[in-house]
Amino acid sequence: MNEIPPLQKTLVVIKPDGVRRGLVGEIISRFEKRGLKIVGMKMIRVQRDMAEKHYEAHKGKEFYIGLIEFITSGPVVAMVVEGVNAVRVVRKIVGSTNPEEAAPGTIRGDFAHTLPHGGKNLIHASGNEEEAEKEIELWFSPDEIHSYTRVDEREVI
Ligand code: D4T
Repeated sequence: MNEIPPLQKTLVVIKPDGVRRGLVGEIISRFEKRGLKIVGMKMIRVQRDMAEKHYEAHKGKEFYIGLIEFITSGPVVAMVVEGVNAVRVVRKIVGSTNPEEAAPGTIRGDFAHTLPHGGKNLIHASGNEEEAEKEIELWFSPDEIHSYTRVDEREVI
């Protein structure tokens, strides 16, 4: 039997524009259908201090204030997604930061076409493994992350 490669966890956040546009189900199903496992999920209203922590790396940039205002402007759906090389695979499913550059078939490439003020690009996904670990710790407590077997696991991994 083949050995299962090491699994990674990554953070995905459907931003307020994705929730307001009724795209939550569509977005979640793209990860599910790809064989990635959702091991944590919640709808929350991000508070300012949490938004500032999440976007710490962008502090001082000209789009920073708009980013904070946008991410706190309505509920978001946060998920922890698990799979083989999940960080990289999820970023590919999401598409380029600027939807103008995002390939058709990606979430941003199918449902957005530009990057308006505040970075309304539907979804956030951790950029690398280190970021994923840090962001999951910021967004989820350990008891909100679950372990279970999908019935199709042997077919997709
Ligand atoms: P997130 O973090 O939302 O998944 O996006 P990316 O990882 O793809 O991109 P990022 O961290 O560089 O940017 C975070 C957030 O800022 C908005 N943004 C970004 C913006 O409004 N103007 C810009 O010029 C850039 C680079 C979009 C996403």
